[in-house]
Amino acid sequence: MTTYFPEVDKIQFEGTSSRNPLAFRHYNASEIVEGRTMNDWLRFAVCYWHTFRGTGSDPFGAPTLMRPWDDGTDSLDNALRRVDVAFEFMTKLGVPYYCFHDRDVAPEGATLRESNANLDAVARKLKEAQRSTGIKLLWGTANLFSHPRYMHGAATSPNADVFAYAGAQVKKALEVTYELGGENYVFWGGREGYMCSYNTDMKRELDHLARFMHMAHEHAKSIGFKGQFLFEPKPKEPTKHQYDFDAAACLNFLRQYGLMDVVKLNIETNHATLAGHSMMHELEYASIQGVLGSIDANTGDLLLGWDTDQFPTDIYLTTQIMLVLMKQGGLHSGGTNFDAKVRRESIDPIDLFHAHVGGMDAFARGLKIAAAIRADGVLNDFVRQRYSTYDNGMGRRIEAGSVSLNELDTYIQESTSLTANTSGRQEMLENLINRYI
Ligand code: XUL
Ligand code: CO
Repeated sequence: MTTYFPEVDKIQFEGTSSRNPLAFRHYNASEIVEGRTMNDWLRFAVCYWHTFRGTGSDPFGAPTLMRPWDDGTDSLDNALRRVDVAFEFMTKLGVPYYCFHDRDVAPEGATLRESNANLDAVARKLKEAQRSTGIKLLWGTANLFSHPRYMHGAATSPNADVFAYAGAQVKKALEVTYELGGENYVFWGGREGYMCSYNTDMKRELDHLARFMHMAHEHAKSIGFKGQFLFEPKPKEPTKHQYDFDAAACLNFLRQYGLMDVVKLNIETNHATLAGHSMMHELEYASIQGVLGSIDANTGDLLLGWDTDQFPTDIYLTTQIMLVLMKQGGLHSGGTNFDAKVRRESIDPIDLFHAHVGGMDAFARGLKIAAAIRADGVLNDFVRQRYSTYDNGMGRRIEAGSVSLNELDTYIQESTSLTANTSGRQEMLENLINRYI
């Protein structure tokens, strides 16, 4: 059998004393943390687009990542060979899941019929590879942004035939995701936004986007697909104003259009930071409203203002992520998808292993650190104590909704002593986190 990564064996857990750069020092899939295996907490996925279709091109330069298995064409043969590459890579890495867009795995044809036939041919091979390796599909999605027809958007295009094309494409992507046992289905807007207010009817565009999602949900129900729908916020890139700006904007949209029961959020780190938020903020905001479904794991660059999609290696970041995920009891049907790419200067296939091994280890460390913080309880106790004036007396009545402004007025006017403010102790808490890192 051909092997595409002959220099790599199955990546093993070797513990913290290991000096082998292609071994896990922290990620030990079967190790139990707070009653669950690391594999269960983390549910890692490899993304097809960056890992197997990334070329290293940027707005100033041509592709740099010349893969030995790739013949440089967008042929079906090449796509079928890539399935072998992908499943060898994922098996050696030891991840349970992968994710794809329809057009990552199979070439777009001259007509929708031809594109669908290509997708069916690759899906048959994906299904066989899933069966023989045990690797599963975390989520599928449709690429509604690369083809020139989607220049003005897909579901929010001013052209109804483009909306119709996108709908037909999503119908097929949903059916293939269902056929492959996908556990979720993602909507990332791509170009669902606008560049110029003068030519845009925002109300109609938002109405159309909502209609689109309802149609997708109706179709999913009709074919028996029970996977979770996920909406992925991103504030800009490629369009200037995107309707799915951040978790708050997405939630407002879902509530406004009656989609809260069927759609959760897929939160991505570099999208959070592009929106001017931290990842922890976005996760917490989604989680407290019961809609944190899955995460796209990556990171941006402090000095660059665009979506660099780097692999996450920052232990503070992964610790913060795991604190939120553990608080809500894990990701359920969601997972940790590495929506990340190697730099265009990292030109060897083996760099794909270094990148994923590092990301998985950073998350495993974050998980262990978050578990230690939770077990100690100091942080939790501090936060609980900080709000303790709401646990009894007037605070309790405020939370219960049983006082009016008149009563607050009387209470303040008649009180002889009010509770004094206490320190937020930010520096002490930052030092405390350093104790566990
Ligand atoms: C783009 C992005 C997408 C989605 C899936 O920034 O994150 O790859 O995750 O369409
Ligand atoms: Co993403």
